[in-house]
Amino acid sequence: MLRIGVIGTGMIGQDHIRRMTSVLAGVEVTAVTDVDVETAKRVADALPGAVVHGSGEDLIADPGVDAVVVCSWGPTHEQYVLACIAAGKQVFCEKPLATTEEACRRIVEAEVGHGRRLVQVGYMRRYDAAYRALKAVVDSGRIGAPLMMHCAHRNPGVPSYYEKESAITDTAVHEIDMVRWMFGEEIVAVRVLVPRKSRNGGDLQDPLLFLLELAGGAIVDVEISVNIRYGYDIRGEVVGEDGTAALGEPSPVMVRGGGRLAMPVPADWRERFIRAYDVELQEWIDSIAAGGPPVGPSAWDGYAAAVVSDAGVAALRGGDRVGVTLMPRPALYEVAP
Ligand code: NAD
Ligand code: ISE
Repeated sequence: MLRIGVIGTGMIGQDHIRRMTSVLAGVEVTAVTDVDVETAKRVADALPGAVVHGSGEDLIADPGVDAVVVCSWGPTHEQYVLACIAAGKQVFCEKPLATTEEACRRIVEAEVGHGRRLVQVGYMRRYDAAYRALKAVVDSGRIGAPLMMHCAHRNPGVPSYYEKESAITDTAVHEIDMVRWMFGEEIVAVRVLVPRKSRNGGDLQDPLLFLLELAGGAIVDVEISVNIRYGYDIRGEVVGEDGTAALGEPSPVMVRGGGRLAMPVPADWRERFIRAYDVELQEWIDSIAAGGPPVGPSAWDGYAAAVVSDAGVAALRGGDRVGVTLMPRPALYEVAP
């Protein structure tokens, strides 16, 4: 049984604890911590035998914790991931790996210094059945070479702490990782187009159109709408030389009645990607329980996403086309994105 400590017991922390305690196999949650101590205690009350630690560092040092899941806010990820590497413990870090290129570079350098992979980043779209089926079609060559991809990332609403830049750093960062994986190429430049503002968006610039240029010349557009009210809607269509392939609708049911054909739209990311998170964490648990390195998105992937995300923020703040330059990829991360 792999003993897990969870740092951050907010929305996704609680959701991952639920799946590790009642869905997944070979794992138990033995420790939690949160700066909101009351929440951590309440969560621990439902976990027989779990310890509540006063800090993330204490949890990482706990000999009853074999591996760590980091679900705290993005700006706190770097300190905990670095502490896990220093302790030689495997760490699954929710996205983003860290909030700046420099912080991600420090993590990559620490892991390379350690000499083997200890870090996996929570880019769960790579585990989603619809995205995997789409990638299989693209890789098969059935639609010819992929030339473009149209994406939409729509949230019904966002928390009050969400800022203007979060549309790139917190939301579109999923498409940044997904596109690198889907095309097997790095992103070399980005632009941001700013349409008329939604009346639902308050001070945010909502929606945005984010354009990504890939090394091989393909172009991806991403609509980011984070106050669209009607539901959580994730779309993607790859345009190839000879055809197109799109994500199917996520709903397993369509209802005909009252002169309408209707299907439910997921309420949020928990519902839309529920199975992807299950597969993601089970594969992580299985790979490290077997003593191997994690096989999912690496610290390098987290670093590459952060560099593109920083470029996106620069483009949003007034840049036109902003180029993306990555440092040379260390041999530890030899596989393609
Ligand atoms: P949240 O605000 O609901 O929960 C975050 C928790 O972290 C809070 O309880 C907060 O008190 C705690 N926290 C903050 N600083 C801390 C620190 N220094 N030490 C310990 N605990 C600390 O936020 P959330 O929606 O659960 O997001 C958490 C992380 O998960 C973010 O990085 C977010 O981007 C990521 N996330 C990923 C997905 C996904 O689809 N993969 C979905 C949602 C959130
Ligand atoms: C959130 O943090 C996530 O990661 C969700 O998947 C994303 O859709 C949402 O926009 C983010 O705020």
